[in-house]
Amino acid sequence: MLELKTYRTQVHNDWCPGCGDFGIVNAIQMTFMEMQLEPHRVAIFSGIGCSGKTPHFVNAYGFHTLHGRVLPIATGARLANPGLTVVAVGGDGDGLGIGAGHFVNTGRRNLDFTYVLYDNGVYGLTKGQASPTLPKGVKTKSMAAPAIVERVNPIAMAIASGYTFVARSYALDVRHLKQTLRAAIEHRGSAFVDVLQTCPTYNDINTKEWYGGEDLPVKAPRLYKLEDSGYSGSVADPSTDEVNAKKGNALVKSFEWGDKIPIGVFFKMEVPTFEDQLALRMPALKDKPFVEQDIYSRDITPLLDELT
Ligand SMILES: Cc1ncc(C[n+]2csc(CCOP(=O)(O)OP(=O)(O)O)c2C)c(N)n1
Ligand code: SF4
Ligand SMILES: [Mg+2]
Repeated sequence: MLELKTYRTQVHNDWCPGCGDFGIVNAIQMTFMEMQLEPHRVAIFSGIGCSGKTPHFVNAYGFHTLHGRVLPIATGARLANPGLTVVAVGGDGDGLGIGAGHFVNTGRRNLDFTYVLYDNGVYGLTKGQASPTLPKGVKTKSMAAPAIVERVNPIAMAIASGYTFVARSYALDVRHLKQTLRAAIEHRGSAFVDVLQTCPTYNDINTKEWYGGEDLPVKAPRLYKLEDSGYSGSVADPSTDEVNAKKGNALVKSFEWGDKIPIGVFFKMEVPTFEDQLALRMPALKDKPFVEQDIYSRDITPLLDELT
């Protein structure tokens, strides 16, 4: 029986007191424990930002990559070793600013992994500049003037890009986040989870008092759960028009932002993954993943002969 402490490390944590990132890391560790995932069967990848430090605090394989480049690196790992549970994490700047192209093209592939976006509205690590998810007209205490550009809607972007599991949760509602992360990891395909995350140091607008949440000590129920409202984003038959109808519903829901903000699963559909399709094209991969293949002593003469 693997305990919670199995997933903790001794690495010094320098996140600011009260940072929502603590809630996310706790939820990740609790999810792994509930799923009894062995640490050597898990790999966590991160971009650069406060959020990027996550792999240091979770006892599993980990790679703190480059700013905006977490998804291609996680993609490589997933393709090389399908025996791993792959979780990519990163900030809203990392994923929707510099990494926006990768965000879109990763969604199109539908690889079997999970991407968790730490959505705090700011570039935390570089002292609180507006991130792509900060709404136009908002000024946090770290900004000289209000944002003059429109925000990106991560849920709508994910649906438009092709992620087949799209959900939102909240860093301080660890129970809900844990449940959402588990559903994302268990989903067979690319799962995207937008996690609303408080940054008490630079974002004094989207605070824990502002978000509230019914399970929390601060009662300000701005967040409501989609599953409690009768909404269902699950596609029963992906070969029908239901797909477009459910995507449309999810898009409309994703623009609800203000007095009421939905959390939960916006869209979910099971279709063949990138790995399934690759196995059809490259049968050698079906029996033996890249990581188990002897790429060094393989005789490539027949291949070269074919090319000459
Ligand atoms: C190529 C490159 N450009 C810029 C930076 C500087 N930089 C480091 S973190 C960061 C933004 C972090 O914001 P976000 O991704 O939202 O993560 P957070 O710190 O909020 O978790 C930037 C611009 C960098 N490290 N590399
Ligand atoms: S700057 Fe914000 S996101 Fe970064 S550790 Fe501090 S509170 Fe957390
Ligand atoms: Mg950020």
